[in-house]
Amino acid sequence: AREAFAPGALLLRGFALPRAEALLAAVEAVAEIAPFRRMVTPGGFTMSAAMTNCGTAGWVTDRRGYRYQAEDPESGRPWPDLPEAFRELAEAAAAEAGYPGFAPDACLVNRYEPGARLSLHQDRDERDTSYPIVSVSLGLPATFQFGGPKRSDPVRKIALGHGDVVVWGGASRLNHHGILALKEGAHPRLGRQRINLTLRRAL
Ligand code: MD3
Ligand code: FE
Repeated sequence: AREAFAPGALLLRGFALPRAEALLAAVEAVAEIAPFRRMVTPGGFTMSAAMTNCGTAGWVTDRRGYRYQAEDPESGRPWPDLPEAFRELAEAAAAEAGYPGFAPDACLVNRYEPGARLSLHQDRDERDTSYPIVSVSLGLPATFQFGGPKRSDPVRKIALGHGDVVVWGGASRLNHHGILALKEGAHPRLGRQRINLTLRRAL
């Protein structure tokens, strides 16, 4: 099922289901090399979602700011390679949405437990925001908030569940968005967790 949800954005419900197990095995392999950690914002708050990365660049935040960097600040080593399963899924989803040939170089992996949230923000740390972002939801469902180019624009709420994929490009690429506090629950494969992959062209 495909749903155009804003100009340039396409929701593909269940698109990742056939590959969910391969994606989760790859997440586990990434987290063995670069463990999930809760990062600190420039304002000094510890984020409630835990994060890790894979690919040539990883998104990080600390007291100095937000940025992409080639090394994991915890280990000083390069981030793990982007798993083939991530690349293939991103390419296939982007093609469905009208962005053929999408070749991500970075994936931020977010892990939410009940109570964790992500406040309304824009993604603009990427060098070229004309590339789309492919996001994959796994595990517990979440309520996604989607606003407009201004922080004060009205927001819509959309439920995102296990296997749902959204491709964000074109006019929606710089819209504000966030995740409401995750509700308590138990997913058959992931237990009390939601995992989100955001596949990007960062550099
Ligand atoms: C809309 N992650 O990591 S994915 C993020 O579920 C982030 O963890 C959320 O926002 C999560 O930055 C939401 C959906 C998403 C990702 C990127 C977008 C929506 C977007 C970029 C532009 C517009
Ligand atoms: Fe975001």
